[in-house]
Amino acid sequence: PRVTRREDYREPDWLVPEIALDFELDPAATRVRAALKVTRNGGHDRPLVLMGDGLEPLAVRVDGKDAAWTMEGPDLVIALPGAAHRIETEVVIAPERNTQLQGLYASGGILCTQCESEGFRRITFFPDRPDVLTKYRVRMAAEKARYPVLLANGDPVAQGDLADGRHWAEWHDPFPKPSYLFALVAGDLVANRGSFTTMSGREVQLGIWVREPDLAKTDHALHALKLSMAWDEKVYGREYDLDVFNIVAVDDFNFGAMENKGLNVFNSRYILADPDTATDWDYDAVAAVVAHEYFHNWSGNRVTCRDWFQLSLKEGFTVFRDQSFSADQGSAAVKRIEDVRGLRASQFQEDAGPLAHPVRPDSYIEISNFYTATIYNKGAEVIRMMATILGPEKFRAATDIYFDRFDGTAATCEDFVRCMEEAGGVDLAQFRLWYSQAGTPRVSATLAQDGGKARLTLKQTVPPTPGQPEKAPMVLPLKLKLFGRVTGRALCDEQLVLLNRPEQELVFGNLTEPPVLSINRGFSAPVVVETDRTPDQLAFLSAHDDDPFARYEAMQQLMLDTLTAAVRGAPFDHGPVIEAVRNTLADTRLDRAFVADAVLLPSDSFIGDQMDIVDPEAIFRAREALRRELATALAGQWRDAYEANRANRFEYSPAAKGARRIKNVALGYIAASGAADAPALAFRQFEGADNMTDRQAALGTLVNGRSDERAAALAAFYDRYRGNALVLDKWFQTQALSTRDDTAEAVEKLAAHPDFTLANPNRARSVIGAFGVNQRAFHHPSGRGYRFVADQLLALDRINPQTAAKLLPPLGRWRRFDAERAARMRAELERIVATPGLSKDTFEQASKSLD
Ligand code: BAL
Ligand code: ZN
Repeated sequence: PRVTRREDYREPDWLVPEIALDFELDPAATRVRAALKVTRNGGHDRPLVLMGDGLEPLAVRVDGKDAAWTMEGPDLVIALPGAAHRIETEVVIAPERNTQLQGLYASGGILCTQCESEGFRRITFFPDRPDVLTKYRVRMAAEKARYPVLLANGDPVAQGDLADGRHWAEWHDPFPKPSYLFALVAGDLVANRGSFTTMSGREVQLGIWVREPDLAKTDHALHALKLSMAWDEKVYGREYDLDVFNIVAVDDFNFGAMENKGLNVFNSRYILADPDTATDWDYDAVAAVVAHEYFHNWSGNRVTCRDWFQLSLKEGFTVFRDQSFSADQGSAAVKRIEDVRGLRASQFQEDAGPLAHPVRPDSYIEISNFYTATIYNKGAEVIRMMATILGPEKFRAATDIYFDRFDGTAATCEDFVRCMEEAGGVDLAQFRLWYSQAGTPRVSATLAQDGGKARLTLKQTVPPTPGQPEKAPMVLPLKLKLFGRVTGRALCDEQLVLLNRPEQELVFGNLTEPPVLSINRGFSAPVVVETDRTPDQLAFLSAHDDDPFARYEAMQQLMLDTLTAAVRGAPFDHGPVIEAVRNTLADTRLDRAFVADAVLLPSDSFIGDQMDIVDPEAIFRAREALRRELATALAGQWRDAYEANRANRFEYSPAAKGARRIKNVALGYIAASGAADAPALAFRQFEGADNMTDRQAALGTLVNGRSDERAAALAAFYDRYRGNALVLDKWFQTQALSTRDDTAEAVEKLAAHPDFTLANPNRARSVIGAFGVNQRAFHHPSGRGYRFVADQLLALDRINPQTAAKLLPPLGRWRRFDAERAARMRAELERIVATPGLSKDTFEQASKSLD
């Protein structure tokens, strides 16, 4: 397959200032007529190339006359004599046969679109690249009974009935946009309506469109939308620009959601929420994704990307914006802990494996494979570091310059960084390595005391990654502070150190007591830090550090050091961890949500990430042993935490969420203790819960065990929610994540369940995606887990390559496992690559994983 390279970027030969689209909608055969105004861009004689994917031109006219054209592969090529022409094309497409869910497709009776990155070319012939900005007029007609609601980008301008039971609507979007932001929706939908008055006093009509039975689950999303609109005005000075803002929820969707101009289309899992069906995690995710897509209106739509190599320009920045928004809605510390945990679980693994790539990649075979944790989450960390270096006022000044200067254009990461330099008065030449070098930097920090002085030695290395064997030192903004081991007092103010050399030394004076190092506070740099801090010092920080993230981190490090020693067969002592957890549980000043995070052991896979060769069974045993000891040594405290945080009625507030969180962590520990009444306690919670957070947590606890209540809870859950696809996903996912030793066998049965289907991405991910991150089960020594994932992936590849390819990375991590497992994983990758008719999406992921 063809490789696209960043260095080959060339301006478009032809621009398309305007397009008029006319859709005769029908699930089996939709006729699409397009009229493009095209203008030659510069002095050249190259023909107009309109990209297509699976399209057949039924008519091609130039300036009103039938014209000569050729096909070059999937693309339509027309030689044009002049500088400006009107091009008309006509195609017929079949939305109901579109299983890839890119372009125009049908989801549960709704016709909808997904065009990012290259879906528009599956609808009509067009220069489908993000630097071609066009004003869209859309007319669509459809059978009125089946599709009473017709939506597109921009503002509605006219509508009417037709004689044959059909009706039509016309929408105009006054803002020029790239084709990937095009959207239309036709369906039998109802709206939860609201309005928002912008900072300049304009009223915007808001609508969350869903099928009628789901209407009651849309208040949370609507509320989150209004909060997001107000937040972007207050924090970034960004006002919404159209008269309407619509969101449509559909069940079959490859992404979480899509930021189409004025018409966001969402995976229903990020819109629908009520206490009976959505967990606190779901509620938070709905608000975060609504905010994310809304924020794209400026960071992505008003200022878009020049080419797909710049994807992080909009995604990294927008993730940073949605993370900041969520932090402002509740506990910023807890939000930061969760974001870092997610970054380590997905991005650090990606950076350490065969699919590692820079935040601004240099090449791709299939751009869909680059909607990654690196582009999104590491990209957000890169923005966060610049915000840290500049400080809040200068960062805001820089984003003002960026939005003003590049409004209505397609920009680059370089443009963004220049605005940071200009407003910040800083030189970010070396900092730019964050965009070009892959791999997670590692910092070693050693603190040596010498009388009243302490010398801190910082060293950095950046590991080799595919195609990048040698790395230059990067700029690592590290927030640090020293605490006195005796009094617990700070020995200095927090400092921001910019580590930009392989090695740097700092000296601290006037020390009156032994210092303890607090470093990378707030996770100021997305790096791995290794220190020589003792268990005693880590336990001390976990109780005394005044930065909540650093406090959490000290506890995690203490747990990790203990667990990795146990796995390696080195001497270890559970005592310091037990004491640190005891103290954290007893500290009534702490936010319950923070405590719940702090007392959780690192995941199996995060422990594995610390080892050269991962031994899944040894890790599982070591973690279970520590869990059991914590559970029994602190049995009384877990019971107290459980009882103290039982609430009578569901409420969605930070305090209530924190109470549920610690209660459910406590339930997990009570079960881990082996207490005879634990299954009954979990089952009582399962049955009596008035919210999904408590019900699912109880189910998860039971599913990891072997009690009679397990089967009863699974059956009851299934019966209660069999008609609700999103909740049934949880039923599948909870079983695929089970820590039991028979999970590899269990998922094979789940995949044969009548409710399992690969056609729905959420359902496929709930089993195959969840299983792939279940370290113990996926790496079952028999290799059946690998075979299962490969079989499912190959079946899905024929239906929906984009979603299939995203399930591959767990198989690509073979280098981290013992020779037998590695050989089995490689064999599956080889089988995948050798499969005839494989998509380029899956080919790219699998072949790179074998290299
Ligand atoms: N642009 C694709 C979905 C998202 O990141 O918002
Ligand atoms: Zn996004």
